[in-house]
Amino acid sequence: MTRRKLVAGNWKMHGLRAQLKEIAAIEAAAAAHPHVDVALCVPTTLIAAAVDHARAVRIGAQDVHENEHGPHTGCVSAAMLVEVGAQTVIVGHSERRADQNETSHDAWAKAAAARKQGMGVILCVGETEAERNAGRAERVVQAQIEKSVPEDADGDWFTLSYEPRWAIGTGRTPTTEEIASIHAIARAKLRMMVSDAADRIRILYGGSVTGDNAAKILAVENVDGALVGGASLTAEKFVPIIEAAA
Ligand code: G2H
Repeated sequence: MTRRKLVAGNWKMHGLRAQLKEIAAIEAAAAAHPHVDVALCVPTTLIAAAVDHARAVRIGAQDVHENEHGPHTGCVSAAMLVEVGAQTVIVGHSERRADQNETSHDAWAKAAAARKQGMGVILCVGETEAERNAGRAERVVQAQIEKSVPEDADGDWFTLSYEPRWAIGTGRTPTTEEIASIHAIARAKLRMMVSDAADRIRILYGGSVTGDNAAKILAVENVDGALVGGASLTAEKFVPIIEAAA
């Protein structure tokens, strides 16, 4: 089955308003490659302004609270994100799993909350270096998928992203064989969970994707796009990744 490639940027905790100037060139690249979906998940403070700069690029958030409202100081609900124009949201990123002790169940609840408000979801899974060295990468990823992927996941709104933690921001990446192996295992696990809908779900690779390695990674079977951190912060670095996906 052919799945449209998705190249999603994750600005993490980077960017004041001056950063929005990067969106113009990213917009131009997205418009020039209409067969590639392009998204930028920006800091919450930039979502509304980023939406004003974007047409071909979908603007997203990097986290969402699982509840619709309530006494949760500092948190933001899916309805709030939608109101300012966010169309998609990252959940379960390993930095939140590590820094905020988020679990796969939290990711599941956040995905469901975002889905309820009509948002797209990019749900992240991935093993630590110790887990890979112990030969447990496949089992860890399978368990994370089992606990965090919603029962009604479908390619219309749901995207999985495989991000080995040891590859994030390190400049190191798995071999293409290792990526192919995990993505095949992830696809098989999704098939067990949501049957034929699994074939429509995009599985991104994330972790030190750059313009130099994107074409090689994006050519791997079952890699349907990339979740890009550091290299999404400037158009100069991000546009070549969009072009590699085209
Ligand atoms: C992984 C990735 C983006 P980077 O976190 O989600 O970051 O491309 O900087 O490794």
